[in-house]
Amino acid sequence: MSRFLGFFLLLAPLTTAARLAAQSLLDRPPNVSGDWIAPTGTVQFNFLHRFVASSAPARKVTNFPTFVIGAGLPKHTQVGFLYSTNSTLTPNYPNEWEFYGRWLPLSQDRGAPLDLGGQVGYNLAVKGLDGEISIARAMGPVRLIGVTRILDDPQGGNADVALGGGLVLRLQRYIALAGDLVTLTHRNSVTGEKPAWSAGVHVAIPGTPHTLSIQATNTTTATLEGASRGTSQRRYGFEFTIPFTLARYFGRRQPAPPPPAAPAAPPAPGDTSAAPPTGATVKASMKNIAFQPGRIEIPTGTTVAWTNNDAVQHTVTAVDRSFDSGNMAPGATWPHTFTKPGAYQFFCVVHPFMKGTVIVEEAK
Ligand SMILES: [Cu+2]
Repeated sequence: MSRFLGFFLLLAPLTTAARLAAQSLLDRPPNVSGDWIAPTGTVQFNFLHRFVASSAPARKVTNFPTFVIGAGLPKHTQVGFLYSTNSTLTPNYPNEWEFYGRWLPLSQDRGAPLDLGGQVGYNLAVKGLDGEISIARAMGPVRLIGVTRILDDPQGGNADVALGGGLVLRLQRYIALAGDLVTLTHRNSVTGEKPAWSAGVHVAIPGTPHTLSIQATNTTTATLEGASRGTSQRRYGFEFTIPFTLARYFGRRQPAPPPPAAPAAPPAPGDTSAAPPTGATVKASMKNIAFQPGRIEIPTGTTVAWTNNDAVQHTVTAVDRSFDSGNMAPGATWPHTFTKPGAYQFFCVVHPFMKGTVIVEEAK
């Protein structure tokens, strides 16, 4: 245990577990994923594929694919569905559908001490409602998630309660280890339900918005029902995440505000709200697939001019979409003037793990 702790302490200064703007496998383990919310205007498609091989000599491979779709909506909500073509949940319904809505009322990205998420869904195979509450917190390179689920019973009995937790450990910018364990409080011994577990190596693919999980688990599908009911068979597989940023094509693109006018008469004494913009310009850049600097502190009225010093396209996009550079070619510069005090979190749509913050202070 102390060696384990020492390992953590060694890694802590080298890594951060900042949440990604798009749904990323670097933020969550395979079977505990309910607090994933895509940014507004982003549709997330994840392909989860698991398989099992029968024993020798047949070694027949059986595949268990799950397709995950989620659309980020305003107010930190998301709607979506999961579709599995080889579900073992109920014998007569191999094509399992789950339609869900999610809400993330609290988020560390928005300054809360932790992430609080909720999901309610309808599972067509079970013909019942399922729900989940999740609490998560990122601390240095570690992100811990705990979940409570209430699940309709596939055999038509009383509702089941599942409790579980998982963690991701970010080893470096592109690689994390992940695992989780979920168990029903009353497992059905007739159907052979076991505690559900999973373990994976999760990778962000550099230069792309995609993440990949190579995983082992004893669950079949990724629905709330499927991710809570372990089987006696170990499966291997992968998950691949593909965010589509529809906002880039349909979202409101805020035009760059006009440059601040020359300061007129000085404000009345004691009146800070009418402080004139300073009009200064601060230079920043994208370099090595990162915003540099990642944190910019400026007085109100300052313009930040980002220059793309990489060989690939980037964007400067506010998490709340209050500004968006659109695609910036290598060498391009995009200025934005910050006229209101506040903390502005931004990211790159192409590389959602690229994140930064602009702190705009009241001009003195
Ligand atoms: Cu980028």
